[in-house]
Amino acid sequence: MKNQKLCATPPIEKENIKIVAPKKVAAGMPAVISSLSHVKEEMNLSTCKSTLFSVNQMTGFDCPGCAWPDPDDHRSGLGEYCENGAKAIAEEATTKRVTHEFFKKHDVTTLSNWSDFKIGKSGRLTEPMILKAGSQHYEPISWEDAFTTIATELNNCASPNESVFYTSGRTSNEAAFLYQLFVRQYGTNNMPDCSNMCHESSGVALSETVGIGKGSVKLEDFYITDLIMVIGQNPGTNHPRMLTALQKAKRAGAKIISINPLPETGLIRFKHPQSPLDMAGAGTKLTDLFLQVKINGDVALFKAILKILWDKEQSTGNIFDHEFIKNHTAGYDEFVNTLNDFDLNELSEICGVPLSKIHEAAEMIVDADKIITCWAMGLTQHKNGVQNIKEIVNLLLLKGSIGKPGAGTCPVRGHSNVQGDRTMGIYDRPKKPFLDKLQSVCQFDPPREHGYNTVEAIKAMHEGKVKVFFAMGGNFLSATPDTDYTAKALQNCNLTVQVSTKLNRSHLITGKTAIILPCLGRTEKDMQTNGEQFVSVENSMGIVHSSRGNLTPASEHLLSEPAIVAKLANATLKNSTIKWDDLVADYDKTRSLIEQVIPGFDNYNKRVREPGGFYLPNAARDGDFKTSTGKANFSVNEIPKHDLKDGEYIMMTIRSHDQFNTTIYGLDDRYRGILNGRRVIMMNKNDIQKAGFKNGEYIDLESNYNGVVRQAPHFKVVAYDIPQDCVATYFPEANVLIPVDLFAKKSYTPASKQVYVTLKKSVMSNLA
Ligand SMILES: Nc1nc2c(c(=O)[nH]1)N[C@H]1C(S)=C(S)[C@@H](COP(=O)(O)OP(=O)(O)OC[C@H]3O[C@@H](n4cnc5c(=O)[nH]c(N)nc54)[C@H](O)[C@@H]3O)O[C@H]1N2
Ligand SMILES: Nc1nc2c(c(=O)[nH]1)N[C@H]1C(S)=C(S)[C@@H](COP(=O)(O)OP(=O)(O)OC[C@H]3O[C@@H](n4cnc5c(=O)[nH]c(N)nc54)[C@H](O)[C@@H]3O)O[C@H]1N2
Ligand SMILES: [Mo]
Repeated sequence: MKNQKLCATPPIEKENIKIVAPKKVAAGMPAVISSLSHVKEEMNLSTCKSTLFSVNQMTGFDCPGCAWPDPDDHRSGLGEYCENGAKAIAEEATTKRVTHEFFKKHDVTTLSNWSDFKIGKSGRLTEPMILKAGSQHYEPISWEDAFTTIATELNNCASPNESVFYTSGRTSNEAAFLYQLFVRQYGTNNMPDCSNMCHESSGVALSETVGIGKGSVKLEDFYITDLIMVIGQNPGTNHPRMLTALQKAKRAGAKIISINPLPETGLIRFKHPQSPLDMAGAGTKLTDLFLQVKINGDVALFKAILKILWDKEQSTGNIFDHEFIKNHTAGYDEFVNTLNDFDLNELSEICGVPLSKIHEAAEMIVDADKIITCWAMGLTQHKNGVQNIKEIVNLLLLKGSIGKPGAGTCPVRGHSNVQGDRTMGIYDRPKKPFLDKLQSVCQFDPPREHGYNTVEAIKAMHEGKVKVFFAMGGNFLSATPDTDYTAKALQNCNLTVQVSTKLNRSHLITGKTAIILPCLGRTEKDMQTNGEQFVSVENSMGIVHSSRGNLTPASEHLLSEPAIVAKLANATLKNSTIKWDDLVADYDKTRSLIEQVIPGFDNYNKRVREPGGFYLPNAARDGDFKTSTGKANFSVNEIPKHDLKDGEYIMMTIRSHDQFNTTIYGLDDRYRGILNGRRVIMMNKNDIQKAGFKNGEYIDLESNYNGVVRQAPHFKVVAYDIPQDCVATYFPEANVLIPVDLFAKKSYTPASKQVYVTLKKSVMSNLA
């Protein structure tokens, strides 16, 4: 195709979007059928059987889907898998291949004009490729030459800080540890990672309030709790196996409150796809009380709940856990005093939830001794993401609902090993005790100054301060905010390198030279000098366990991530204190090194071989709060104000049912009833009318921050059950509208659920 331009954002295509009623029940038979059809398209029958039967089994591989833990006791026969896990596996175990012939046929500009769906469906990357400066076609390069090219560019940097090393959350503990060790031996802490865009707000908030940046609950706590609050999370799509746990909790007597601008299907009712009884019946009603909060109305809502509790407490004296508050917390008086200042009607107005429902929620909380709060991106990806989470902690502290069985915090993680990667030291702001240990065990001086997080890395690249960008997995261009700005940032680099399993847009919008290093995925056998290896990962609840692939690798030219790091280290570092080849010949050796550096990994090689793995220490779980005050801290959090101008809306960018982040499995958001396309904007029907639009018509989106106008044209209006003034679009189509400077205070998490947009009739309606 002539005259095409390199396309950084998902291109606009002619679509035939269909809207049907949202589903009332999640999972069940349609989920099974849907997952198997994805699987069938990608794999042959025998691979299909051998993969799906070993996912999340004690001796199998860890599902690359999400980080929800596996049950310790009963694991179902057909693999402990779910619909979206099956799609994730099919995506990786696909029989389609991207070879050098593919790149010979398609130039990068043409590929960049393909949809993300089409790019992803091209298949697995099979051999190292280089895009030479000025060229339009990737061509093969040997592994050795690839490492020499990268090493030369790294060693040409005036300072190691002129390079950036990104990590996405599928990387195993072993690969992540070796990677950060290499990066620090090379000399920088410039290690942005996907968690910067994800649960960083949770990490910051929980560290400050309860002394550990991870959740405190175990899976079994769900089965003995009184009340579960699911806030800003869509588990039916993003953590389907969590629904099984919620169902079990309900059957054991727990109540569930859901807080979300959307009535997400999975939260309302659930049929277990592997239970014949369930499949025949109507399934289990999960949510007892649904609070349809406005986008970013959570602090106002929680303040209202807490004020009601505080008023009751003052008259009865028996609502709060005074024993706990006295012995284990700091800042109580200051905190409760601020509750006097609020007016319930005003709070109800701000959060959009009727006062009667807020009272109902408060009653349920009064009745509960043990509360678990679960949350995900609906809370973290806001300017006040950190404060959102601190406010939830306030509730738990008042009720003494942390540090005892059946109660605590549950930030539900995204990528399957994002939590493990941080434990292994993938962090732009490493702590002193970690660096000291790394120094003494590995015998070198690690850099001490902070590195760039994701937002800082984009800006530094944009300013021309970075020469080399290296990504261990992920799709940096499409996952980050401000797509056009980030594209320029990447293009400013001399070299961009992607270690990847599948082709994505970050391979197409590149530095002057670009290299693709294709790697093994979770599902594949990993052979090294000393034989077949396994890796380990940490799930959302702090359990470290093994993961062993069983498929023949997609190509004989693939290397494992640990092997790639070792070879890169050998090519780059002079006089390294580390024997890289030995560590990779046998991953037990890497694990022995991890054991010496990172607390909680004693006897790593033995314990990781035990069925189900082992728990890492978690002081908050034990009621020991390792904060600056030595106690769990109450905090006073402001209520965010949104003074929307006329015609302005607050937009959240969310996932559809058919995607894993930037990987698009299909074009259906089945539960929400939006089929066959992704360029949609969900709007309240009154807002549609007020704006003079029609349901189904195409409109253009615009954001305007500090005079910079960003545009995303041609989205189909879908009338949806969403509060007024709020709209929803899918990520990554709308990322182009999110300014790089719009991020959470302290955590730097892009505020991708809180973008002010204006809307107007589309100038491209001829495409419709
Ligand atoms: N199949 C599948 N599984 C996945 C992923 C995937 O893309 N596909 N991604 C993985 C990753 S990396 C992550 S981080 C998780 C993400 O899991 P989620 O956080 O569930 O993902 P999102 O689609 O971003 O959904 C955010 C939810 O928050 C709600 N929300 C938005 N704004 C607000 C708000 O202001 N207040 C409240 N209370 N709610 C709000 C939205 O309506 C939506 O239901 O899932 C992981 N698992
Ligand atoms: N607007 C908006 N933006 C968001 C979000 C949002 O809700 N809204 N969510 C944010 C969140 S929570 C996250 S976590 C980030 C995700 O950001 P990333 O983690 O960077 O993105 P992914 O789409 O998960 O990465 C997919 C790519 O990873 C590669 N890959 C898959 N498996 C492997 C593997 O085993 N090894 C290696 N080396 N590569 C592999 C494949 O090439 C695939 O194309 O996006 C963030 N961006
Ligand atoms: Mo995430």
